[in-house]
Amino acid sequence: MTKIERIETQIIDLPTIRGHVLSMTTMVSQSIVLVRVRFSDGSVGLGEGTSIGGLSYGAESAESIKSAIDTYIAPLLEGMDADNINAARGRIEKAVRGNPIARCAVEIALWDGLGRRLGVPVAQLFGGTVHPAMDVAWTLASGNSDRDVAEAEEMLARRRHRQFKLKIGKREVREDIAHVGRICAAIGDRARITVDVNQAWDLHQARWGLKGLQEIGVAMVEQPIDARMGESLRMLSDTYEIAVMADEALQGPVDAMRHAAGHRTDAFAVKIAQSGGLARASEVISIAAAAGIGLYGGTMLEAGIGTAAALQLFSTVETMFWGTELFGPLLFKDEILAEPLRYADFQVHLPAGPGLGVALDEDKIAHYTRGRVAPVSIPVKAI
Ligand code: MUC
Ligand code: MG
Repeated sequence: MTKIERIETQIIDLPTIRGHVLSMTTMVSQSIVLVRVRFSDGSVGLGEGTSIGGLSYGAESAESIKSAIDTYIAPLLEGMDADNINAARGRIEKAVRGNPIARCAVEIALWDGLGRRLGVPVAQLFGGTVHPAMDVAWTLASGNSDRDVAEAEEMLARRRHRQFKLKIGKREVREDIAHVGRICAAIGDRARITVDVNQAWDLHQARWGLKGLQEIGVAMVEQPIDARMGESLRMLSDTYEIAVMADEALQGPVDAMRHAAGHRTDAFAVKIAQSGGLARASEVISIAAAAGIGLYGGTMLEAGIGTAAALQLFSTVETMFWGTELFGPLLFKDEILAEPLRYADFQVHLPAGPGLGVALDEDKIAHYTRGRVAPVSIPVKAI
């Protein structure tokens, strides 16, 4: 029997190509937790746990993910059967409440290890790939309308993206609508435009926001209000034709069930990390499909390992109506994979090979591993 021998973690700080302006913070770097699960047969599985903007997006940070794995998850798994991922997941879920990103990071490494030992891609362990390439959105979040338009034009010309998600919610609603309107007018029907408010609006702002966005032809609005306000989200979905998508509100299948049963949203942003792993994310996907809720393959702005893991799962899904946003590696100044993921013809392509199908560039990992310097993330109020 192959056993889980040791679990190692390290934090990697990657600078972004430009400031990424979200309603709650501006990111100038991303911190990822790289996980290596070492098995008794000498094989290694790779995992990644990543959140957004320190603690400004959610309850986990790179530091908390690392500590949850090192202190609580690793000791539970060492010595267990490496090939029995359900047993490992069961043990983690029993002993570790919350912390879905940390749990997912370890689970990714277990799937990678199992796939490598069996010589099959992770997608095959989830029933097989039906879409080896998927549409991939790009987020326009430079904080400046003209720069966003120029970026969108460049992406269209390079045939890299034809769906753009605009990050709004930091400015007054009226200013945000004007900003989105300028981009919609410039791009016309050459691309699909969506927005993500990251919970920034109260109900009154959301009413004006959704009305304005709908009038200028925005296709979908993501998490306009506080993730805990499920009933208000339902009211907004009922009142407007613009699609309303849940993101931060979805922390696994229980939330998905609640949202589906309560007819709260038209669409789910499925994130493997936020769902607590690939297996739980696949349950979220099944709930959405059964309830007629449109799917979007979401990201926590992961680097190559986390992005490849999401790709493996999403490639097995019959219909992702809203496409994916698995562009994380493109937001960073440098690539940490030995062979980058392929982005071409508006799509992201599933890498070939066993496990996740990707390998690390160990020199880059050594270069970007956190030393004594804290990560850079500027709180909105300080700007
Ligand atoms: C989010 O809230 O969806 C996804 C794309 C992006 O730019 O930020 C993330 C987070
Ligand atoms: Mg979102």
